[in-house]
Amino acid sequence: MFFTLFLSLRPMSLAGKTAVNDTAKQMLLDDYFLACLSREASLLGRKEVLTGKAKFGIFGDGKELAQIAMAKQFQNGDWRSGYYRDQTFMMAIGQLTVQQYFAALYAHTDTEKEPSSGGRQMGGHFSTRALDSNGNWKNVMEMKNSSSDISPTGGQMPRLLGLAQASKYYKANTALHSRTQFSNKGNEVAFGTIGDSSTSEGLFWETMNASAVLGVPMCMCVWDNGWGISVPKKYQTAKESISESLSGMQSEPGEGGIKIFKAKGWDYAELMLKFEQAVKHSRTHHQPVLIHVEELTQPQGHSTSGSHERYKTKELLEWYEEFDCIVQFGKFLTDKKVAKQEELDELRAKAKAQARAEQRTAWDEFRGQIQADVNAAIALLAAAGQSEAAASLKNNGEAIRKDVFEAIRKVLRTVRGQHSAEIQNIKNWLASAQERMHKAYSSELYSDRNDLDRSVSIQYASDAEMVDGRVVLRDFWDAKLAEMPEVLIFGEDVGKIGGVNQTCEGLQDKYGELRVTDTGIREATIVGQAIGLAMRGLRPVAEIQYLDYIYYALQIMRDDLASVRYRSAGGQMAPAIISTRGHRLEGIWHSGSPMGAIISSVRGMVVCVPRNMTQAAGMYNNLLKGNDPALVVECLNGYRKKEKMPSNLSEMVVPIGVAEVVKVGSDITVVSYGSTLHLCLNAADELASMGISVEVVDAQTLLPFDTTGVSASSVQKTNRLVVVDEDVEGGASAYLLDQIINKQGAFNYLDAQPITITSKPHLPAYSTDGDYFSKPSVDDIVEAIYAVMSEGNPARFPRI
Ligand SMILES: Cc1ncc(C[n+]2csc(CCOP(=O)(O)OP(=O)(O)O)c2C)c(N)n1
Repeated sequence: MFFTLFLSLRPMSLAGKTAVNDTAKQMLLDDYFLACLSREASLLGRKEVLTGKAKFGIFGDGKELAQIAMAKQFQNGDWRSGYYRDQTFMMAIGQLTVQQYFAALYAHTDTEKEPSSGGRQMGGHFSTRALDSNGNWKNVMEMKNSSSDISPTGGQMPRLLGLAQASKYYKANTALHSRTQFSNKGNEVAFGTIGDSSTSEGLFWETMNASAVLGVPMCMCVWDNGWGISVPKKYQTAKESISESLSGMQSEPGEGGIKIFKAKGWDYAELMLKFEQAVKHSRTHHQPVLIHVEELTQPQGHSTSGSHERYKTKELLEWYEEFDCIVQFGKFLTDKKVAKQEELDELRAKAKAQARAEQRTAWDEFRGQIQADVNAAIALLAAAGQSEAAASLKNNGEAIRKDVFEAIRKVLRTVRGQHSAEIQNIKNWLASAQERMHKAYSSELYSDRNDLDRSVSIQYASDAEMVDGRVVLRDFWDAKLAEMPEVLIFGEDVGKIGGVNQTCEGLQDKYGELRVTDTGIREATIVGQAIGLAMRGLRPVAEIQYLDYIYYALQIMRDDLASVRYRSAGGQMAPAIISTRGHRLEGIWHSGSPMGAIISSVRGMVVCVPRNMTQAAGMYNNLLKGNDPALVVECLNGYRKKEKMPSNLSEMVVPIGVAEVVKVGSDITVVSYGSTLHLCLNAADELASMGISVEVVDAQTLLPFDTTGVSASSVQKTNRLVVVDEDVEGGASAYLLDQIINKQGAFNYLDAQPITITSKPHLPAYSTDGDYFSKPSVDDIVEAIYAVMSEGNPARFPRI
């Protein structure tokens, strides 16, 4: 439509005879106004930070026209995965008002006022709300959608791949065509935005390559202003041009690859044309496109931290003024006789006034809700005779909640031991305010945990067959793929051969290449695919071949997947399952052990460490019914161990966050998980022959850990605790110890010092001997447990 509009507009206006038609004129002036409004918001935003009303500012000035052009092609159901310069785009799609923009700058905690993140993210990190207030999916096809931004440069890329790939699944799988709340048969495009310097990140290249391999409707927009803070393009990009650098991936007619477009960031007509051509192509042919927008300016510099005059030349700054996209757009409009300069000046003045008015409202509302707490605290303190604290709060014209809490908590410390109705009132107020602050700053790390309590016991027929563990999983996935068209499994070697451990054997033949799929060797974007797919209502199961290689994806698991719900304050979710295998592998990069680093990084995800494949299947079943992202670590040495085939594979549900006593004992409690658990059971057998009765607890899940306190109850009985884990000391064992001793209160029941049995501090050496001398062995476990018993009763248990 816009392309056509321009074809008609150009000759008419160039001839200088005919007036531009009214619809076109109105659209052009609306665009001009929006560009001005967004610019005024940027200018004002910087002032707000520099005058101390907000902490940090990073703005979209200079990028206005390109984003308006992008928004013109963005349809309901489409998705954006972008970065902090995109305010104009968000305004243009109707998902951000100037007031909300300032509410985010001030960090307003009310999601009604600041829908992107409820003040959790710094300004410029945009997001739409795909979930309603009960945490249920909205109809995202009635909305223009933006996935929640993250700060690490290039971190938006892996997710973008999945957002685009979802369209491919929705198109190809007719069983999904009825899911009209998520897709119109795959007609949606995923739009990415990135700064030119951030294209230096590996994630960018990994995503571009994968998008071309997969053939997905992805429109990648590079906002190129030639700098990454103070570092110019010559240090960033080969050939100093991302479109030139990517030219090897450029598609020739009839081929796959990426279709590449270029446009100048100040040339409205060219931007409109190129965006229309590019997006139309991507939507129709499900092919990725790159739109390289060059010659963009950055009038106010990178951010409020420092000024760009330090590193940019006078000539460049003069060029910024001349080629400012709003200046050039104004010239275009006057040249083409769309508007007179006075009309444009009037629009600019109107934009300035509107930006100022919305900023003031945002500030008043932000201050208003804080001031209500300040006033309440002043009244309570005064009533309790704490006039000094009350006056100090009153005199602080811009007290924030931290000041309120500090004043109140200090007073409560001072009046400790005193009792009065007024002091009680302060305590009551503090308790309810703490609850509100918990909701504002600490809620939505996980979905409603109640849905993790579900449980359906595992059942066996009387003549149940003993099969390899991997067969249990294979048959489980077979059942799930049949039952749930939204389930997809992918990863390296998962498709054709059914996984390196054959847990998907034959399933590609049965369910097709799209649902059981091989991927390239690219862990970060495998996880990214899962994030984007899950955000669009699918249930991806992404396999990372071995636990140690999860490090390639750990950044994106931590920064993106684990934080989706939290950073959007419950506005989005990505219930993706990341499946891997680990524990007791042999070799430096095949150790399968570093659970501590993982569980410290992925709070917001569920982490399951099933001891066998039946437990794993029951956990997968649970996760597929829930709404949290999860990591499941299968035991590598369990695929060929025999397990009894359950009769209710598809229905059985292993509860999450519930530890299990797998061997009853009375002298000492051993808590472990995964493969090491089996060593503990072996050790327990030997210790029984030495007169020591060991109770063995399987943690089953590390996040959440033992929510019903099975471990502490066991210690209450045995009064002794050993934690066995094959991570380094201070890793997962330290986490388990903290949970059992401090959180569950097992400290009160101990008669002996609790110990941990862990691996050596280096990466575990290769080979069986390397393993024996690097990780805890049955011998180590037997002797360490025996030593605890010997310490308490050397007569009965003489030193070895
Ligand atoms: C992984 C990571 N490294 C460094 C930074 C700090 N940083 C923030 S923005 C930026 C420059 C980005 O430049 P570019 O991609 O060209 O975008 P622009 O800001 O110019 O639009 C840097 C280095 C970061 N946020 N994340």
